[in-house]
Amino acid sequence: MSSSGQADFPPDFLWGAATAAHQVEGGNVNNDWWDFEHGPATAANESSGDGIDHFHRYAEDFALLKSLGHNAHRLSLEWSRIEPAPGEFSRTALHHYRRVLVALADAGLTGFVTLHHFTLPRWFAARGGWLGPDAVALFGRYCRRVTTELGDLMPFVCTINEPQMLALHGYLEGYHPPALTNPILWKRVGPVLLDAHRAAVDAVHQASPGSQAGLAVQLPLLAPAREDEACRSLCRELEAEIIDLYLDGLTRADRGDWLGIQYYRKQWVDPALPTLFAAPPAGSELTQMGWAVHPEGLTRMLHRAARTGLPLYVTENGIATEDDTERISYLNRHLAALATAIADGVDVRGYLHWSAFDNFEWAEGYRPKFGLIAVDRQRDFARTPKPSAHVLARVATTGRLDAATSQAAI
Ligand code: GCO
Repeated sequence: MSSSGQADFPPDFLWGAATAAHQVEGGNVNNDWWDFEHGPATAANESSGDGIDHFHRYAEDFALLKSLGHNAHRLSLEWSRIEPAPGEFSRTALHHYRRVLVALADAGLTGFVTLHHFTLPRWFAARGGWLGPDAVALFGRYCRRVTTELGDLMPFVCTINEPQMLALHGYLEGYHPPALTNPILWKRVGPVLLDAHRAAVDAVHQASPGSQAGLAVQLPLLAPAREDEACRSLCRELEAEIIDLYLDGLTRADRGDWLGIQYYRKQWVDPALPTLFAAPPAGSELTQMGWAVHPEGLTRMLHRAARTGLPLYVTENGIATEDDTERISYLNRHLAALATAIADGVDVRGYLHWSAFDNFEWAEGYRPKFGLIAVDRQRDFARTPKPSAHVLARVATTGRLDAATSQAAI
């Protein structure tokens, strides 16, 4: 650790932040989320609208992130722009993303490019989404086309973002599209998403052998709300459905070359509640989302994920808060938890903070502030790095946890 004079992170460690197309680009009017945001009985608080206009400002955004000590960056491609109708691929969208990925490489940022981050083209959703006929084959065709055209600019391809949350929020909780609350369909969609991951890995390996493909999973630390058998048994069931299905499913062929771990919080489960998840116990440290902060969970979930044998990257970790001192504290404690896992011998090769910018937090809209960088959406979309961005910059450029608290300006 730092006190011995040794670095806490290896010199070739990847450092950066993550975004997703629909949360930052603006104007994504041809996907299922846009419909959901504008539907009559929607759970969404507001429209994604102009996003933070990253669609036009990507080059200056990448330069800013580079100036903040990042050497990697995660973003996603918007499938509905690339394939606006079945089998109809947009040349201008592919050209746009080529310019984006060239700008990323020119800025010196190693790209993690997500192919599917929650949004589906409207036509794909209308055919039944992930449970529609040929869903996996249609996704595979999109992945093959994109990696054929852009794979030379994608060192890391992230096939699907958080399949478990897509399944949970979309099919059991009704909080994301397709807004279902159906336990049977919830259990049906997970294996389809794993198949879709395998189809994407296959496409990447064939079309772009120089790219490394991986899945990004969110791994919450789950615990029973009470020490009774009903709570413990639900906890085991949810662990099986949210965690084991995916991690154990990655032991077969076409599992990919790496695994993205996304960690935010501890959650307590209670079968007596319709939502199955209980409010955190009194006295818990809570974020703007009402999520319970629990840094040790990151060490534990990295150990759990290490059992897949895949190299790991933290592809998301962060906090929604208006108070940046809370973000600094969250960041320091989670980086320490990450350093502990590395010191224990877990093969973690990078850390991408969620998020680079304050952005559109899905059904919650723009209220939660997850960004290292603030954005003035009322006026000119000006970007202003917060003090936490400089804290991450100091750790990233030195590889040392104790640099987080140093006063040196970056
Ligand atoms: C998700 C996504 C991100 C979120 C982040 C905070 O988990 O929902 O990967 O798009 O914005 O996790 O909720």
